[in-house]
Amino acid sequence: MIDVYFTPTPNGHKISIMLEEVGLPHQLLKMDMLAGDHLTPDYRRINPNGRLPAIVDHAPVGGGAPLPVFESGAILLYLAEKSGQLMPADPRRRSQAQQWLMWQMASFGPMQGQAHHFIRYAPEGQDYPVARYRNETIRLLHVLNGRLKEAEYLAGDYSIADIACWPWTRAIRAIGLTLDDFPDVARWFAAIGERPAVQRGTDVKNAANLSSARPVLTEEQWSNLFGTNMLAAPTR
Ligand SMILES: N[C@@H](CCC(=O)N[C@@H](CS)C(=O)NCC(=O)O)C(=O)O
Repeated sequence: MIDVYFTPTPNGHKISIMLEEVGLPHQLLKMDMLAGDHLTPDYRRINPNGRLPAIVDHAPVGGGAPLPVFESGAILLYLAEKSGQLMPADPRRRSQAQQWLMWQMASFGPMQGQAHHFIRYAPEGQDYPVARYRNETIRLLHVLNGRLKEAEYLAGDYSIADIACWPWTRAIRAIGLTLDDFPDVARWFAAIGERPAVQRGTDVKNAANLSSARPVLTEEQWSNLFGTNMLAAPTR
């Protein structure tokens, strides 16, 4: 059994989709970030970075004690290895899957994540950072479109690279973007959205994550996400 410390955000959905795709037994443990569930010492023992998602595999590859895994890209790699699925065997394709996975983890997710932050959570009037991170997201969508013009999926066949990028493509509408200028991304996005495992994996979706509405946070909730409560959380 795999415990998934889960929140219905793009990074969380990568893991819920992957587990539905490969059919490994798992349970989603819903974490309330506003309440600070990710700040506790117990959770830090699982994820030293204190972010979501993380997993604990109670029957890990290689045996032994339950294995915690953090960072959504590392979790996808671990689950691909464990299941023997969704990572190409061919060395060239395998490298391509790793390249696009790293691209998502280093660029497409973090840049867009900052756009979400400045549009939805920061005090209003953040024109410069909003333009900066939205423009960077648009640039990255052009990069993605270029790849998908030459390949049906990022590594040729459907793989963990697509699973990593799909939920972040879905999230662009919350920062006021569409796929109208990215026809190859739109084709790929629609095809993946038809997959039953993807639909099951995002059933848990929280509509609020797809809206650009500004959530109204209490002082305590804001502090749990961005302020002194977050800073005071123990490291292990
Ligand atoms: N690189 C990390 C990013 C994780 C991340 O930032 N997760 C967000 C939710 S999608 C989070 O935990 N936010 C809580 C916080 O920032 O305190 C990964 O891919 O796992």
